[in-house]
Order: sequence, then C-alpha cells, then structure tokens
Amino acid sequence: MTPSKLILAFSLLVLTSLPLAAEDGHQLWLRYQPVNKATVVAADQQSPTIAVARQELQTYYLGDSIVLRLDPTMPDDDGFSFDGITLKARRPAGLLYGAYAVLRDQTLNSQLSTLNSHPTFPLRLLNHWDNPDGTIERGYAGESIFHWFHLDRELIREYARANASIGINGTVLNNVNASPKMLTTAYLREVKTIADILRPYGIRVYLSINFATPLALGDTKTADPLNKAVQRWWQRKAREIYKLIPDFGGFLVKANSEGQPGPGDYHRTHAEGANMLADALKPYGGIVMWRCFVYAVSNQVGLDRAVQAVEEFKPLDGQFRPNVILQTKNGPVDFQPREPYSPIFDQITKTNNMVELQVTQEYLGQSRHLVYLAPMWQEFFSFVNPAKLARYVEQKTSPDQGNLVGAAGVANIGNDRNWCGHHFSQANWYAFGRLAWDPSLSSELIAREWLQLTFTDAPPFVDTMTDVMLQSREACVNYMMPLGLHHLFQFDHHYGPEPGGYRDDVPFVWCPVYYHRANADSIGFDRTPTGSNAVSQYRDSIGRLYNDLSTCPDELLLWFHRVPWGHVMHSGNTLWEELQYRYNLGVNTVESFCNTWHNRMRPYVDPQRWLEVDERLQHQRENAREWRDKCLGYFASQQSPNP
Ligand code: GCW
Repeated sequence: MTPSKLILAFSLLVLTSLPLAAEDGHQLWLRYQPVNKATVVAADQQSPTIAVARQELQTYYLGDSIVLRLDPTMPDDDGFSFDGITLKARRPAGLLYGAYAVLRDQTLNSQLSTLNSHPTFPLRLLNHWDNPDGTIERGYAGESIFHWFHLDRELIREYARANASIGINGTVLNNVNASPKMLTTAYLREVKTIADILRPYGIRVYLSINFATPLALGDTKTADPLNKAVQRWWQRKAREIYKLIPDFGGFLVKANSEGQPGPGDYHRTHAEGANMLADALKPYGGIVMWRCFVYAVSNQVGLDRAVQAVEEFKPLDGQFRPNVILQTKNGPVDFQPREPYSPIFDQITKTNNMVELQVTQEYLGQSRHLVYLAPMWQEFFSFVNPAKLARYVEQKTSPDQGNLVGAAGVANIGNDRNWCGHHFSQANWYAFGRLAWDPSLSSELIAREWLQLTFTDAPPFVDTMTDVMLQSREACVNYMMPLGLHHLFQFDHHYGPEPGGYRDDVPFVWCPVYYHRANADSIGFDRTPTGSNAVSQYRDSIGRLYNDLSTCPDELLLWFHRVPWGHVMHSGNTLWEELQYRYNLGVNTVESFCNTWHNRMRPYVDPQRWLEVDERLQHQRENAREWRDKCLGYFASQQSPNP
C-alpha cells in the first residue's frame, strides 16, 4: 500500500470507528438528538426546575411550541397533563416529569399523544449502599459516583437527570451500614453540594445514619434514645443539617440488624429509637425510614429468619410517630430470586410502609447476568396492598397511616462508564423508576420502552429482546433455585452455588443447608404449623393457600413445605424429576439467549455494546451450567448418601 493510501485507510478507520467507539452506554436511555426548534413558554421564570424542563424541551422537542403552566387545581404534587400544547402541573417538578414524558413519548410513538399521569407513591427513592471510602456494598459497577471531597459535579448532574427522567424524587446517598462520620460537618457540607446539584431535578437527598453516631463521635456517653443529652444532640444535628439543606429528606436507619447499633442496645424498642429521630426531624418536615430487616443472628436451630420481622414489629404498630415509615424488603428473607411477599405488608396497618427492592443484583447474577427484574417486582405488587393503593390513587390526598407510601430501590449504579456494569442492568434502574411511579405498568411495556430508547426501535430487535428480558427472571430462578428453594449461594459474595454450604464459624441462618435441609427422604423448609408457622403471618386467604400442600404454588413449594423426593407435582412429575426439569430448563433458556444475541442481534447494536453483552451472556451460560450441575449433583448425593 502506498503511503497516501495508508493514510486514507487509516483516516477511514478512525472516521468509521469514532462514533462507534464513543458508544459505551453512558447515555443510558436518554439519546435524544438536539433539534433546537421549539419555542417554550413558561409562566414562572424563577424556578430552576422549570428552567431544566424548558431547556430539555427547547433542545429536544420536535414540535414548534409548548406552554408550561403551573396549575394549583391539579390533583397532586408530581403529576402532570399535556394536551399537545400546554403542559400543566401543580409544582415545577411535575412540569419536569411532564417534559421527560413528552420527550419519551415523541421517541416511542409516531403520533403525538395527550398525556395524563400521576404517581402512585409520593416517595420514589434510590438507596445507595455507598461507603465514604468509595467502595459500594453489593455494588458491581465500579466505585461510588459520590467521590467525597472531590465531587464530580457533571457526573452527579447526569445522574440527577437520568433519575428525574423516570420520576425518582429522592436518594439516600450512603450505605445503611452507615459510618458515623457521615454526620460530621465536613461531610454535611459535601452533602449540601450534592443536594444543590440534585435540587433542580426535583430530587431530595437523605442520609443513612448510624444510630450510635453521637456516642461514636465522642459527643455523648451513650446512644440511648431516652437520654436527654442524646436527644439534644440529634436535635442540634437536625438544625445544622437543615440550615445547610433546607429541603433535606430525612434519615434511613438500619438498627439492631447484622451488628448495627440500635435502641435495643439500651433495652429500648424500635419505636422509641425511631420516634426520637422523628421528633428531631419533625420541625423541618423530615422523615425517618426505619428498616424492618432484622433477624437474630443465632445458631439456634429452628429459629426461622422469615418470621422475625413481623414478630418484632407487629407489637409496635401504632406506637410510631406519623413521620416514621417502616421500610421492608419485598420478601421476608433477603432479596432472593424468588420469595413470597413479606407478610409485614399484611400485618402493619397503623404505620406507613415502604417497600425496599434491590436493583443491584446481589443474588441474581450481579452485573454479569442478564436478568430483568420488573417481573419480580410486579409479582410483589400483585400481592401487596392493591386495595389500599387503589384508595390512595383515588383520593389523591395524603395517605392514611398503614398505607404503602413509597418504593426504595437499592441502586446498581457505580462509576463504570455504563453506570451499571451490564448494559441490560440499566433496564432495572429504568424499570424501578417507572414502577415506583406506576406499579401497574406492565413489565413488557417497560422493557419495550427501554429497548427502544436505549438501542433501536427496529421491530425484530425490540420484539426479540423484549421476549428475552421477560423470560430472564424466571430463567434465573430455574437455573439457580427453582420450586421455592432459596439461599443456596456461596458465602460472602453471593455469586455462584454452594448448596452444601455449612460453616460452624458463621450463624446457621447464613448457611445454605439451613434453608433446604435436604436429606435422603425430603427437601424444603417447613413453614406450616408443624414447622415455623410462617404461613400464619399472611392474610387468611393467602396463608390458607400456602399452607396446603395441594394448593401451594409450585414456585413456592419448598419455601413453605418439606416434601419427599417422590411427591407428585402438579405436572405429574415427581419432585426430583421436576427439580431436574427446572434446572435444565433454566440452562436451556440462557443458551437460547446466547444464541439469539450472538447470531441475530449483531446488526442492530453498535459493536462495543454488542460485544460486551455477548461476553457477559457467555459467562452467564457457564454460570447457569455450574448452578445446575452443582445443585443437582449435591441433591442427588443427599438422596443416596455414601454409607
Ligand atoms: O442482603 C444483605 C446484604 C448485606 C446488606 C444487608 C441489608 C447492607 O448481603 O450486604 O447490608 O442485606 O440489607 O442490610
């Protein structure tokens, strides 16, 4: 090749590879092209939030003009309506949500639609499990985006924009295993900086607090919530926080759980602890989100972790201040690929509740597996509080005590260029926001939206990958822990199988063998009255269903029952045959995902994202095989143990 041809070839290579190389997934689902065409008329020129809405529409709206109007007669704070000309909302944040909905709609639909949308929950929060040193507990996408004392303002602004575009209105910045130093003045000043960046996007900041902070910082001699000096400390701290951040949201608390301090250390109840904090925040309108994720870490055999939250919190229902919300994981154990819903949501009727969902895939293949979580969350919402939800939506007033008032998602966000590690894990962030806004949206609709916004609207791609996404959670359940099995994970990191897991140096409730109890005759955890009686914590109709071996859904069989290997299932298979069938089905499904992506999706996706997803799918296939082989091998060996 002559030198000039070489240069030409090289430039062509650079030119053709430039836009592709830049495609690293950082733009998430926000890929609108600037058109700078629309005239946007906004009544209130002062609001920074309306300024963001106006800017977004001016840059990206394809229509000629649009009017933004604040309308005090609108039924709720964050909802909006749009008739093709005027976007109306009661508050600036509503206009911002409306602006993003208009932009989304113009990408998804060929014809302009009228829009009218109101969130079901007033609280739609991300929970970051980010530590001050930049590490993230259960984070699989790099380090924290909150780099304390070196904050990357532009990155945080991008984060705010992404969240606002899906209706998220609050964020807890730090890990529930909270460092006391988060409440020192130096950190609070940084929190203020973050709050100032997030505020125009309608997002409030919250902090996880360590219950023993005043003691740990050496300011008091105790952290007893009934001690006057302790109470005064929290009141002063609240005053300091609100001086810096007038719209600070409040505290999230993990107390007396997995080694964290709490009121129990002083023989005080969760209510006494939560109320002390609630009283300190009340003058400023702050809330306390008190987690119900508690269980005794004891080696006592037979103590069922699944019943402990209700046992601890039910007797306290009615004793919490109105600005306390109980925050509980969707299932009674711990974010397993499938759990029944937590019966807390049936039992707590006099205190407001929030559900905590885990967006980061701690137990669902982390950022290596393609697992779309919307179907799992929908399963939860199909059981929890539909009547009360409906009532709240109808009344459009502030909720009564006892309602489900919010959803918190444990974030899967880190400083990886693509935010979430796996490109498809972005879909879980997106789906969390959309479902927290409206839990009645279908998983399919959300998947389609996300695929079109993130990749392409080519129907062969969108149809095929929607199908893959919708199957992916059930596939994961099948290759990891079908039929109600749970917690068969390897110790500590929770990636990969360890069905025979037992160590005498850790609590028995962290050992896989505690949960499946497989022996030569049977497998499963008896949670009927002959066992831990967890079924009794459910509302009658559900409890009866789960209690009866013949009506308990196959999906939850071994969660609630201890069943002989030869038990005949609804399918006609024996339990052992069914277990083998499910594990194989899970693996086969992932193999089909691999083939689909590898052989058919390449034309629709830029090379970088295609390759990164392809590599991960292959890894997922290997890991799925490992799950099947290790689990079936182990269970087979239990049935015929060596003499
Ligand atoms: O799921 C478990 C995790 C812990 C986590 C804990 C919790 C933040 O393995 O890493 O700690 O739950 O939710 O408090």
